[in-house]
Amino acid sequence: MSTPQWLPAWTRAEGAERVRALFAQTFADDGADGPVPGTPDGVWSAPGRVNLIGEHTDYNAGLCLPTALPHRTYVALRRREDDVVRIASAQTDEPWTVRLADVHPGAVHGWGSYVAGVAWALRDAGHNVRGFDAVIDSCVPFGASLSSSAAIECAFAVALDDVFGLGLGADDAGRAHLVAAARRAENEIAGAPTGGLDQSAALLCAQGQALLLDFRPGLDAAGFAQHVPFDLAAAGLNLLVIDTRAPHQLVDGQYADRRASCETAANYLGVRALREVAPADLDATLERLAPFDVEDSLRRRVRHVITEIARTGAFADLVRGGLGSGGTPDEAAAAGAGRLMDASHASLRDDYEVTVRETDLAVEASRAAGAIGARMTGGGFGGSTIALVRADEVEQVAAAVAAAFADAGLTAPAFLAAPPSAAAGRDV
Ligand code: GAF
Repeated sequence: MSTPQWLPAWTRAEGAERVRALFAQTFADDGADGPVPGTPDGVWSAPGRVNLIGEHTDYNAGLCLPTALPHRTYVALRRREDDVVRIASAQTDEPWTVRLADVHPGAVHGWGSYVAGVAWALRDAGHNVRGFDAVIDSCVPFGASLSSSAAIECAFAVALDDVFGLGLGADDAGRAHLVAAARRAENEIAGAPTGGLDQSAALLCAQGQALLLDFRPGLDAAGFAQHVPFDLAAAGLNLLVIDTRAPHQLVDGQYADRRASCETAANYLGVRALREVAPADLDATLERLAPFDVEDSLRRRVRHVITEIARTGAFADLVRGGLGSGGTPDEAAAAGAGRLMDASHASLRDDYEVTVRETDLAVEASRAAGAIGARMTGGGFGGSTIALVRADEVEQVAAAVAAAFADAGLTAPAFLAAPPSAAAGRDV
């Protein structure tokens, strides 16, 4: 059997120490624009996320059910009085600099656009945000559909909120404004037409809880994001995350293509979003689309969205009803959750067509080795899968998946433990 490679999360103290050291090194000679050269105003961090279920539903006004990972992106930042942004990253040799006055849609490119975009969006919303010097370091794997981009955006959102005294970070209602800014950064400045799941998870999740997100327009903060206690470990279960290392990107055309199909179908059906189609009306709805859909792809996209929203509601009911709420493992609830995960993956593979060989293999190998359920998580086209596993079978499932990848001649996957962790916030 191949030995699984585990990707541990840094402790928050460790993450903070890393960015403080990098900040000192990057801005050591900068006595002119800081009271103490090489000293940041503070350290902030934001988590990656896994989505338990509810995929490609956010931009259809549907439901999603994420938890935050213990893996986080750390930012050490010092405010400036001018509008210059200077940033460096432990993950790249390319420092990045811009004047905030020059940031607008289409004008900036590269990794710094996720950072400058947040400052731009906050300023555009009327907040008095100025320039800053900052460094980042991260143990969220990049390009693994675990929201590394949102972790960057949201770590900066809470940092800028703090140093410029915006007062938005204290509760979910305030944080909704930070979610909006991070999302605009990604959509309008970085150019990825994503739906808001990732930024909401990074800013609103809580330790030991899953977050039920309802993307219907017009809901207040409490209606949009409900915290549901979720402690799999107490129920003798575990969530195993498998980064298949099949690279994934949201700025290429595939994600936008799926999103456009949903909008086209909603237009034909005369609804604002596919969420408005009741699951009981699914068959009749697909019939209505037939004349516009020679190749059947539009109907399959719609079927995925409608059934996935229903599966997410059912999964949330299982969590509310006791799955992962502690005490005796509830076999029936776990089996029900596993079936919903399996059905979600099949729908994403056959109807939405966003899985790849690596994610299908990770799911199949997880199940064959004893996982109760498994599915891809995130946008797809590569990236990661999750498996619901009995706690004493985690190593066996990981080893089996590693062996399946080795047998298939694929790059070795990486494994992450994923206890539901805390949202973005200040570390130091
Ligand atoms: C990506 C996007 F960023 C999210 O908005 C969401 O659509 C997800 O893919 C699919 O559920 O993570």
